[in-house]
Amino acid sequence: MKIGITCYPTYGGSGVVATELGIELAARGHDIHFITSSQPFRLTGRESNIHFHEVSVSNYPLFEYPPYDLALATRMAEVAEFYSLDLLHVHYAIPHSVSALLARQMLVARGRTLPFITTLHGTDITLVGLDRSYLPITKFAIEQSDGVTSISSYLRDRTREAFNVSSEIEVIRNFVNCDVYSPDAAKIAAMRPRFAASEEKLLAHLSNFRPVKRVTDVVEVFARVSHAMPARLMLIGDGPDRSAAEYLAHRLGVRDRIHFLGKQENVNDLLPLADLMIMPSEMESFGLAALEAMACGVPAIATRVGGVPELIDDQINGLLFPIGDVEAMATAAIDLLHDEPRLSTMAAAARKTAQDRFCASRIIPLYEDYYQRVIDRT
Ligand code: GMT
Repeated sequence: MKIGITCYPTYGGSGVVATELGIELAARGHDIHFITSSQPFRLTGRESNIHFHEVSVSNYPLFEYPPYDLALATRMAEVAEFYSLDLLHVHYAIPHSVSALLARQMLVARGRTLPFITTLHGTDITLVGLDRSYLPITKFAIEQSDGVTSISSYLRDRTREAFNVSSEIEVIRNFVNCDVYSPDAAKIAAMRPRFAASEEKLLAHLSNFRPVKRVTDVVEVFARVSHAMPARLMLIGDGPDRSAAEYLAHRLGVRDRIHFLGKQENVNDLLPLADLMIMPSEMESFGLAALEAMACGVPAIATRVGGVPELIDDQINGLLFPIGDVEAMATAAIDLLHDEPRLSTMAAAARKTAQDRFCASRIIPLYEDYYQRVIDRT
């Protein structure tokens, strides 16, 4: 198939999923065209069967806000026509599904078809989509999509309830490449000493440091752990709450035990180094960062929110807590880190969950099948 993919190409879960999906589809022989504002950060530009079409937005003094959505729709229609795309797959409803809808109309006017699929990722529904200024048009574009998928059952139900949409929503959960994200003992032995001494435990957190991620809770939990045992923390990512996390780390006296690593491209090299992942989010429609850690054999201490319980079975492959209960999370982390056999059983269960239920080789065929169904019925 010839597939156009649009996503936010910067650091964020939906962009990661869209890019990894394109890479996996290209490896299976499909022709993939990314239509985005910049090259998605996980692409090298050298992958075969992958093409990148930049959306550039001209600005004029008259424009208070440059119309990106229109430039995107134009580029989508052009690429679809020039490269005979079979379908467009947009990730994150706002504004991508609206642009895809316009692109489809432009092609229809020229006697061609261009079905489009919208994949809902979370904040496009739970936060941004519920803002009155976006809600009606987002609902309209979801209803007009030729296919809609969501990354968890939770998000499907939430979309139906909050948007009152009648469209069928296919749940296709997020995935991870279990060969790329894996615990490689030799690599761990070589890299871990850069982050923790042999007697120290290593904790990790990966996010875009937005308030919804509650990064300061990570620091609170870590401070308690590091008072109970020698430990270090890797904070991977960057965003609005980074300075609040740095300030709190300083105030709690653990600043020098935390590696603020900023945005990193190869998180698959870093995650396997950790003993435990901490994901204390206010909301996660799925929790891709936890899945990536689990595939690396690193169980997560997380919050029981959104779609997280579809990924983490409490006490089996990770631990779940109420939002903000940093005391309970810290106590559980300390107990688990002291109990080597339990920690390694949980680490193995985490890796097995990723392999058995969320591996790219299992999930990508679901997308291929869905694409074909959408093409056949349009
Ligand atoms: O919350 C984020 O980090 C950004 C957001 C996005 O769309 O980039 O993430 C959402 O999509 C991810 C990939 O499908 C999910 O793993 C996250 O759980 C989801 N975030 C929220 O629901 C808050």
